[in-house]
Amino acid sequence: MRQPPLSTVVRTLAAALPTAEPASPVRLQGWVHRRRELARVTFLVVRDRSGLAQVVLPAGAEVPPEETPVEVTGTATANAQAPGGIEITEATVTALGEPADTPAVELWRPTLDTGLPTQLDHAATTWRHPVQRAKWELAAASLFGFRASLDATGFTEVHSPKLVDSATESGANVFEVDYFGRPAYLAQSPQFFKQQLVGIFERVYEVGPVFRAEPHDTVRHLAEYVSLDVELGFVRDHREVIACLRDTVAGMVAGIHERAGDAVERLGITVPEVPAELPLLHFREALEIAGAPADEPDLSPAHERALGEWAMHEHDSDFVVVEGYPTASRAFYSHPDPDEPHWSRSFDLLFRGLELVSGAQRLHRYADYVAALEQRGYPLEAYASYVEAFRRGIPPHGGFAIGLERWVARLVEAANIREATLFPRDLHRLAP
Ligand code: AMO
Repeated sequence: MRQPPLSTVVRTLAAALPTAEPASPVRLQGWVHRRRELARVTFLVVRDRSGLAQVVLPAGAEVPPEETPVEVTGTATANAQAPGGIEITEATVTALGEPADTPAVELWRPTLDTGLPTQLDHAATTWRHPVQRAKWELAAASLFGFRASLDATGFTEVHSPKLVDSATESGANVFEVDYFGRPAYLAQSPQFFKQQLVGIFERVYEVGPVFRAEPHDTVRHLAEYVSLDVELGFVRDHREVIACLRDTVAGMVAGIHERAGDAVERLGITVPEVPAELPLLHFREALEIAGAPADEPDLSPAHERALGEWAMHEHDSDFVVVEGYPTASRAFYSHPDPDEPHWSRSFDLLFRGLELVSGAQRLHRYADYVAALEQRGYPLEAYASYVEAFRRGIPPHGGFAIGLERWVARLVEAANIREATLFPRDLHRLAP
């Protein structure tokens, strides 16, 4: 049978090459991952979005330098030594762009053995490393799982403004921008909008960037990160919100199993199991376990690590929820415990000893907002449009926000959140 002309052969992805019919014509597109010139033969490894493929060329063949985009046409040929048992022979290699400059790091090495600053300075190429890009594959699969679990339970995806007229979390770490000659701010969270949207849709979620002018250079803070926000109406209390959080995180894990099994393998990580019931501590007990003084207003990173160890030791769990933080140390919209208003119906979820999620039942009565703002000395006018919404029937509600980069950083047990961020923004970095 006559073979079709190579130019009309549909593109084969590297991962599909092992299923190509031996002796059939194939066409591959990707990057030159590695060239290896031996005495009698030249090997070319091509990398595309799906993986790596081996191409065999005669000794001395001209091959564009590493990282040049190329098209390879040739014949699928069985070879037990090739990855997946099939390689491409009788190949023609055509560069699809200028020969690439030598990258700052050798991407063909099994691990990316370079310091973090170099990695970040050259993010556009270092993320090409198969192990590095696996981290974002985890993020993407988690986003898929996040959306799938919420879509299945009656949530509506929303998008709220990122240019806003007031600080949502605290006035301290807000970026001010010039908005047609008057001050505006980059949204620190979709908090005020997701609560108002409960009044329309009952259950909403948003995936989007949020901005924090973090003045500290830490391994867990970025100036811009991706916030996975959820808010649901008609809840009895924050425990119902925690149950939703549990199912959402389980959905993210399911998303990883469904879509990123290969990335998990490349990274050699252990994907956590989400217990049917998350271990739960009151803030008071959490302080005791962490060996902190009983009047401590919040948990420090060291306390969180201690609680992570406790959860693993006592419950064999990567997760632990702490509820009932002091009302005074949480945002003004948090609902106090009706019986002991000193404590709030708020919570954090710690994952492997790091705060991953904050959430709470919220105030839902207009008068409670007026009182809470007054008590904290915040001017009502600055929150006018938000607080007004509570005069028009917002049901009891609550929600939470998951930090995407923190999630991935703990999944891969990275020492620094920047290792799990495509193009991190921090005190010192605004490019690339
Ligand atoms: P909070 O400010 O605690 O709560 O943020 C929620 C989660 O977002 C992540 N996070 C960060 N990640 C990277 N860099 C930062 N600078 C940073 N700050 C926070 C953390 C954190 O747990 N409106 C509330 C949420 C709610 O109650 O629904 C809020 O934004 O993983």
